[in-house]
Amino acid sequence: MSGESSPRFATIAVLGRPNVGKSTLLNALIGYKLCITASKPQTTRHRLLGVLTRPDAQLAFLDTPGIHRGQTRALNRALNRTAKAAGDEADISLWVLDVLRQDEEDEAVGQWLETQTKPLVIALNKIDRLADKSALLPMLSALQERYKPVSIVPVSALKTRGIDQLRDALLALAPAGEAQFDEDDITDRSEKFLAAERVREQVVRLLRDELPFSTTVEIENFQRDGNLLRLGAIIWVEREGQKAIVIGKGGAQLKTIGTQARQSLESLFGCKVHLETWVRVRENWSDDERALRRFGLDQI
Ligand SMILES: Nc1nc2c(ncn2[C@@H]2O[C@H](COP(=O)(O)OP(=O)(O)OP(=O)(O)O)[C@@H](O)[C@H]2O)c(=O)[nH]1
Ligand SMILES: [Mg+2]
Repeated sequence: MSGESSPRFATIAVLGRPNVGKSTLLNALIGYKLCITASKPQTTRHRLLGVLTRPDAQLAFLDTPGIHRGQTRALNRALNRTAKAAGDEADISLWVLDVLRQDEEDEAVGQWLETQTKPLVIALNKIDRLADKSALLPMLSALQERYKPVSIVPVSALKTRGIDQLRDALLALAPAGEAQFDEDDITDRSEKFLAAERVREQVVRLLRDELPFSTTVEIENFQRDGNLLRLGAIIWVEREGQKAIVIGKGGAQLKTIGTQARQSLESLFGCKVHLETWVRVRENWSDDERALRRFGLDQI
């Protein structure tokens, strides 16, 4: 048939150390805020599928937790396992680097990627923050020389610069194949999962400095009531003292979390949301394999 190319499909793992902008980049690539983001490392905890459907191709992006070292709790091991399993599963590796800072954690990710035989594309992110643009060229050639990627694309995920070029580079690598998802599907995760993530996003943004890695969120109640969505969220912490931090003086902190999460949920679901929040303690959950299973954090 003249003029019509056969459909293409690829799974692309978005990989890199924590905080380089993987989740922001996935959102920019699919043009939709699916993944939560924060200025603190180790925000993403799950493999999260985000689908981009084009008339002639479908790209399935996998957001992943930042690959990191030096922490040994069960949660940290699970996060690294999740990221690497997504990398193993994908057809293409998209490695995200921060143009301003490359360190030994990036180096470790690079070494792991060198053991992979699939096509590698590098996104050199946060170029909006690079004052001296002349530094870019030597960086690109050093990365090209060292890792031999199919292409390197300088981007700003935050300002959506270079995103079309990156998408085109990935589309060009996609093998022939039928779409695996309906054209309206953006993810395979439930609304309940996405709701829990929006609440956790606010907890991370507001409290990460005080509560590193010790909170997780579970949605207990998810009910549609006409044009209103009623949600109940449990914020799990590891100790009584942390519970007091999340609640804050006179409940002020929890109120801020609730208000901001509700606004975020209203834009996600496009309707009014009534959100109730509770804080509960589960001792040492982040180093407890059973608790990780309960919170869905052991999945790879
Ligand atoms: N200036 C600038 N900031 C960015 C850019 N991309 C991401 N960021 C910021 O970098 C921080 C981390 O972004 P995330 O997308 O959460 O990073 P991540 O790699 O997913 O982090 P983890 O999930 O913790 O591994 C956030 O504050 C983002 O707003 C960019 O292109 N420019
Ligand atoms: Mg992330």
